[in-house]
Amino acid sequence: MFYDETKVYLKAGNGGDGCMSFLRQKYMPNGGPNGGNGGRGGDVLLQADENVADLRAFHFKKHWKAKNGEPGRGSDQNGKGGVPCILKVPLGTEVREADSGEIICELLNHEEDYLLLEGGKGGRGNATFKSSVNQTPRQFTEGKAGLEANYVFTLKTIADVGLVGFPNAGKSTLLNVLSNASPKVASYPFTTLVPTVGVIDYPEDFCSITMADVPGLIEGAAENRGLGHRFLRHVERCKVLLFLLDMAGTDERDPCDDFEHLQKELADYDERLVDKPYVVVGNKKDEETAEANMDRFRKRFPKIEPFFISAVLEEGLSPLRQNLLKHLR
Ligand SMILES: Nc1nc2c(ncn2[C@@H]2O[C@H](COP(=O)(O)OP(=O)(O)OP(=O)(O)O)[C@@H](O)[C@H]2O)c(=O)[nH]1
Ligand SMILES: [Mg+2]
Repeated sequence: MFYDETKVYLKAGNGGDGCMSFLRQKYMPNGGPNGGNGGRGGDVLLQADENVADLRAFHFKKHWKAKNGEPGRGSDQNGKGGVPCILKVPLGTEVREADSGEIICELLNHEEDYLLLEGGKGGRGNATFKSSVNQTPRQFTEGKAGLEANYVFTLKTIADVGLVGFPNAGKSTLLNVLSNASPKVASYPFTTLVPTVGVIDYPEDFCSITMADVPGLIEGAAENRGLGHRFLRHVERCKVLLFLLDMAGTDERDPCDDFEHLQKELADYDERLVDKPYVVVGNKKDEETAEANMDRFRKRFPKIEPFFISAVLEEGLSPLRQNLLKHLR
């Protein structure tokens, strides 16, 4: 299982109460006030960590609290501050307030952190109320409560290029041959259930880009058919989309219709996805039917210049590789 969305309840620590106390010593009947201040409650902090793969930690434990500050004590001893609660989240985590849906923060880089909830202030001890007119104050204040709220954490994969296609189009095969990643390939639909990110190296240009493979989309995904559109969030942040079409038309599919349906599913999920730069790639060139389908595709979408490849035979990959890099520069 891959956990990419979960609701959590978080609470910062309460401040410790201030103390009321007076110095009592032999031969010193009227010692001054010496009640210390309460310690501050611990904060709740988020920290992005590249070693955390998904949000499973928050799926299995949904309540997280920072420690309370300690109360002040006599002899002018201030209470200790509460230990903060530091939540390690995967890169690409988006945090929304559960009730309003408002986006609070996004953590995209390793070790980036965010102070989500502040701990309550500690109360004042009576020593701090001493003044020229009041030498024996009996006042002190209580610590403030730490803030608490419900949040929704959502993981959105970070990659330069996002693969979009119907099941079995060959998305995972393509990622396998282009990158260092090795997602599972099989001849049945919905082989890929978890997003995988691979790195494509360009040694000649001294650079690399990343590509995300996500589960296949089907018609009506926006209405939650198939695996639904839930995982489209994993291409939301990609700079370029790669539409991968099965040009062989396996299982009586029509790649031209496929392309239109993919665009429609994207638009139904989020209009902004349609405005992203994209490339169209026809796969399975090695199959007999591919050529005729590609001719039809070119006629039907004259403005698009599709790439024509065979992922398994690793044919036609070089121009595609170069084009992706060009898009990203
Ligand atoms: N003939 C031919 N078959 C291919 C090619 N690329 C992939 N396939 C086959 O198509 C099937 C599906 O490939 P996958 O890479 O698993 O497809 P996918 O798009 O990742 O599928 P899902 O993860 O289920 O969405 C496998 O049997 C592959 O061997 C190709 O270029 N030519
Ligand atoms: Mg796959």
